[in-house]
Amino acid sequence: MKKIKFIFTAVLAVVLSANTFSQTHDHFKMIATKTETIKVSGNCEMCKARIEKAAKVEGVSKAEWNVKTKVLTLVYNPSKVKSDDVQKKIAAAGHDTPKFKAGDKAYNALPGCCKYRK
Ligand SMILES: [Cu+2]
Repeated sequence: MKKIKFIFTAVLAVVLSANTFSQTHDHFKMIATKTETIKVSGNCEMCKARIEKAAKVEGVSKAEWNVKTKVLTLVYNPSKVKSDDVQKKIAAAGHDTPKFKAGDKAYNALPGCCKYRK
């Protein structure tokens, strides 16, 4: 029982310190950058590479697309780039976002495994 309590305390300490860290970190990010999650259509790891490459424009510090959830986490500097502009780049690479649809030409250029439209 003593051991369990010790482990619990240790875990709690780690969680609390991690939380404090992320709060200070978020506070810092609030000043310079904005974090946004955007649904982006795609299928596989190849899509992931393509989407992230397209999203990494000037002013974007992080672009990470989740293959399972199809959600792109975008961290960017709003004074340097607009979310819409990043989404346009992604659409131009062949992947739909809620606001911008990929043109037929860009979509048709995708490899077979990446064709997400049914
Ligand atoms: Cu793909």
